[in-house]
Amino acid sequence: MGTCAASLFASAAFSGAALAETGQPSPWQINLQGAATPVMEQIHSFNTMMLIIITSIVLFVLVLLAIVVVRFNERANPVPSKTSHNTLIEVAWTVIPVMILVLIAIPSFRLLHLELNIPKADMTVKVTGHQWYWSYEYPDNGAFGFDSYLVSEKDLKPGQPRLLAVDNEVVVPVNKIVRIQVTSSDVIHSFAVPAFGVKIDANPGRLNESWFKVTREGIYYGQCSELCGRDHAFMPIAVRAVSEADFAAWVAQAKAKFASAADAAGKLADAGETAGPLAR
Ligand SMILES: [Cu+2]
Repeated sequence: MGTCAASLFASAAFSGAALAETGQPSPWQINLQGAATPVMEQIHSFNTMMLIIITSIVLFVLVLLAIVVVRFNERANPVPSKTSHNTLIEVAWTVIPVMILVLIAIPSFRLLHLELNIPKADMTVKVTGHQWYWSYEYPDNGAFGFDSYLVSEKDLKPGQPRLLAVDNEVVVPVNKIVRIQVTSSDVIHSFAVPAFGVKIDANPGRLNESWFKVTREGIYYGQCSELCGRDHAFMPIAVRAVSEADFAAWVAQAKAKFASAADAAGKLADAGETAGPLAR
């Protein structure tokens, strides 16, 4: 039974790691999704470091408890010591945890700085959350925009994951720094793509910023991560990272396809208003 569970655990971890590469969750996945951006790689390292630290602490406390149980139970130690203070130990159990926290804080703040300090962006995508779908605008690529809806179960094409596939994917070039500006037209949503290490709230009336640089071509799925109402579970995010040439080709056809949306954005811009659903 134990071996069976262990092998199940191992194979689950294995398949989880393998499938996680594709930017979507996998059955029995126990670890974070595979990293597709430098930020997510850092999150992985930080997570591993934390896992080592907390496991060591748990084992250390477990050993101490075992020693107490064996050596100081009533039978082994019938006459207990009346010691109530030990300065050395008291200083140690204060100073050592502080040192551990500092050890954790340094890489933690470094990671936060990497996530929150947006480098000079190659392009911007504006993301707007709605009840219950996302819309995307490309202000640097001809100011077109489009809505992105869940593909319902009966319309799924082979290879499209249930509850994650969308009709219009966000397309971005690989190895380019993409800044995302995130807002909402109604309630608070949250734009989250696990493989990118990105999770940022979409607040009405406020523009939040984040960034990612996808290092491998592929499709990466995410979900709204702030409970936003009835269909919160049905507003997935799908980001397709392609080569620069493929991105240029996609922009050309997307501009034509979403021409009406671009017109609307243009009119709003002429009127001196911000493009996007917030201005409606
Ligand atoms: Cu939501």
